Amino acid sequence: MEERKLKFAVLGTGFWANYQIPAWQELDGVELVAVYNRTRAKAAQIANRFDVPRVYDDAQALLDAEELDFVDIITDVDTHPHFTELAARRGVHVICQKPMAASLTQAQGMLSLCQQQGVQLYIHENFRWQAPLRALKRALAAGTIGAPFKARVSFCSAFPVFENQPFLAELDKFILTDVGSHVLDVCRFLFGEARSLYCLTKRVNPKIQGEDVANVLMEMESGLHCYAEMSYASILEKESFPQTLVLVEGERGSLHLTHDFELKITKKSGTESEVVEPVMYPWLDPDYAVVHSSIVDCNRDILRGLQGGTSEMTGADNFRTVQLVWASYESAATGQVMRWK
Ligand code: 89Y
Repeated sequence: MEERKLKFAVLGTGFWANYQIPAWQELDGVELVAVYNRTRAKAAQIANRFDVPRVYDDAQALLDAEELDFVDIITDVDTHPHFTELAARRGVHVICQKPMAASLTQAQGMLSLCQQQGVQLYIHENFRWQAPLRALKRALAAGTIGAPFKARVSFCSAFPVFENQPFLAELDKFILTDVGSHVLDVCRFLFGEARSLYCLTKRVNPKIQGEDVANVLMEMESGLHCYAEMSYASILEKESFPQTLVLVEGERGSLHLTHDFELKITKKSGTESEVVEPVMYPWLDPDYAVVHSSIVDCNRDILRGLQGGTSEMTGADNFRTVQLVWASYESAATGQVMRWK
């Protein structure tokens, strides 16, 4: 018997909705019935482009009128708690874009509220779903390089990110919330939880409010040393946006995920290499290909959760990443090493 399609609405029709919506349309099992934006014309434009039947400029009115299984919140970060609350109080499951909230306390509040209301909360955190990172994880898990002891996870770029997402330039807390949410989550995905963390931050670009460089050194519970570096001030020989580059060293060799999705495996006997391309969907922006492509896999995983299976993307799991982001700010502000356990 065919499974019932889950009905959902998208709240927020900015930059990311242009990719989030077609990514949902790649999957069976869901039906987008309405979109909301505070500017009705913007919602109507997206609805028109993606054949969405109904448009709202009042999120409460949407929730009152529509029979929904879940909402996908793609609004600015400071509104995530508000829209989460509206949906949760209606008994509608919530998917919310990363970063979960603008503070640790608000993120905790979203978790608690969804729990109290008996609705599921998922965080859309797609970097860990990138095809090359999945291939690297498989190689690690297969024991190809033996036990890993050291890693560098790197997102350093000079891509003009503020052109597509101008609000990023206004954030007091920029790179750790915007990119650190991804990079620190990738560190957890690959190497497990952190035991301690030390962070330094800097602003290089004088035209933005927040920090555009952050360097985080963690000792993971496994004992592995993990250096997570991120920057939007890096004018390098080869631009890597939006790829996360990773070097992992193990007892018997190393794994190097480098530019153009090339994964190199080096052992004493030599180096082997494969290219792990993302699926090139027709709707994706080639500048963001590996990210946009991973949205489909991330959504598929969340849908599995909503259908009663397991998902990696629960709010409770992502909260551990949120804790790393805010511990990084605290470490940078105090000069202290943050420790857990
Ligand atoms: O907003 C960010 C994201 O989620 O991926 C890259 C980005 O678009 C700019 O840093």
